[in-house]
Amino acid sequence: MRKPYFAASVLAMSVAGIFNVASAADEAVLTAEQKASASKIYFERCAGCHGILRKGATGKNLEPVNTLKLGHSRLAKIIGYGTEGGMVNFDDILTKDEISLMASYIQTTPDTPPEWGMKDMMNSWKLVIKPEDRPKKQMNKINLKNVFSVTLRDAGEVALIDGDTKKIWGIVKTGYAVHISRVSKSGRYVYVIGRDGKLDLIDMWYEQPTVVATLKIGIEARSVETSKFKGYEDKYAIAGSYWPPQYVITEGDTLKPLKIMSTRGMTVDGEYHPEPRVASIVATEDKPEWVVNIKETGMIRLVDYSDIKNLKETTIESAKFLHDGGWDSTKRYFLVAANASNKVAVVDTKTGKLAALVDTKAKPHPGRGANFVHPKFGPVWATSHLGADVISLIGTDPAKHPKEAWKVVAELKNHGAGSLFTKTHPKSSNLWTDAPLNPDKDVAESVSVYDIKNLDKPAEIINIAKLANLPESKAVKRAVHAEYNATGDEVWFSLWAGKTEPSAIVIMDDKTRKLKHVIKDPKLITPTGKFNILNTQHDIY
Ligand code: DHE
Repeated sequence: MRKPYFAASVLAMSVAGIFNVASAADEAVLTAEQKASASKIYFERCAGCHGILRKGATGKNLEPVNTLKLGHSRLAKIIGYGTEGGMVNFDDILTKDEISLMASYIQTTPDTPPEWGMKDMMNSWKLVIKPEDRPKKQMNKINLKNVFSVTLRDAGEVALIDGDTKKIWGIVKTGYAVHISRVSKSGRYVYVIGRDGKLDLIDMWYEQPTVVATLKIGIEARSVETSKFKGYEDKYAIAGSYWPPQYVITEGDTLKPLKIMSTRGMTVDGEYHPEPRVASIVATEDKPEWVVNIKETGMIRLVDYSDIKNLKETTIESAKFLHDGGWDSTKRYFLVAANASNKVAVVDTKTGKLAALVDTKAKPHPGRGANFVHPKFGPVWATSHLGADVISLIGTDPAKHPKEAWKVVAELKNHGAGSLFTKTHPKSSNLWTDAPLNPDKDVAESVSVYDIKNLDKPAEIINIAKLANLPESKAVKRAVHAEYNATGDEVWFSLWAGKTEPSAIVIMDDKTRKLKHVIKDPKLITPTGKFNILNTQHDIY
């Protein structure tokens, strides 16, 4: 299978080899069919970390100038087995032939996908049910505050699970591999964004969760947020795309696109970047503003939505490559991982300025992070790391704990590197941290739990996959993304297995740290992110 990809001139290859330069002549030649299947795999599995144009971000630059130097067999090994630096192993996801194909594909010049402007958006916009034709009151008896919107990654669906009964309330067809769910300030609507840029608006007042509007905001996307300032509740939504690099502001209850803003421009180093992707977006509660984090430029934009026609943006320099983050407990400061710089950037939304850049271990990856009061250092915010088995605690109280503010005041040992999310709840005294991207099966299937009142005590390590008692299989059942229920006494984990393997959601009693319930259902295909309505609505973490 490898040979046909390397039909390029042997002479050209050996000349390039002697002088160690890569040229277009060295590039693998793929048939149209091979190229189509490789670009599909690249989009689904690789673009998020390496970029559509392959310029690199969380992952390395994969332009031919670099990949040709490594060569096919080294690249195939890296794709198959992963690296210490945080590259995941794909040998349990892709076949040997697919790995070989990808090793060839990334040695070819990347194509530039089309732009996606207002005309395309308007053509894609479907107002399925107009606001005036929707229910005037809640038509079901579900405790909406305790519903979980759960991504069924490889099914292109979201399951809305009733957190009280632990039963699936409804499954909604969405875009491909929904990345996150966010909730309108009123708690009625759920916004879900697919990796393919499809944004769906789900109304929870119907008997069954119902999609009332959809919009394709771009070719590839990860983030969505709503307007949360008083007087703007449910009025606007904002969705950020990876490609084209831009964000769109829409009407909150119809998704009608109102304004598109490009994020192309200069990086913090003063160089032009053609693909600065929109990473996390969060809504400030005490002003009409969103914090929009632009990955490749390292610029944080504060977008004032009080006058969309005359839009004001404040651009804050921070560090590359911005990714995910969360509020401190006062919701004045937003802490965002600049993961390839091994830093967390802190934005003061009151002054509209950068408060600090905090050095961390390799590749911080907090999700929303975790806020709690450290017995010695006062209020802290925690992040775990992709590239280190460490949970860093950063002081967040410059008024009463100025010496500790914006410094790593303590480091806790996680049960492994490859962590994505750490979580607690204001009512809990536990800090739960996963490590789903660790190459060791046992580590990836387990979580660490610290007692935040007694951090000198080592963490308890719990193998979540074993508790679920799923049928034995080769596939790793990655324990990922802790999420609390509305009352803060249960913590939910996804067991993310292969597309054709049984997955599950494991619910732990937070106080006893013992198993409370396992949700198993053939419809739960590759569950990953879970978003409790109350916690997401009010940014409780
Ligand atoms: Fe995520 C949040 C991007 C891979 C599950 N992820 C985010 C955010 C971004 C992002 C920008 C912040 C959104 C916000 O707050 O507005 N994620 C990316 C990638 O680019 C990356 C690395 C590669 C990709 O191809 O997408 C990536 N993410 C993953 C996964 O593989 C995960 C584990 C499973 C999945 O469903 O894809 C995953 N990402 C999540 C989750 C959140 C998230 C669950 C939200 C965390 C929260 O608690 O808010």
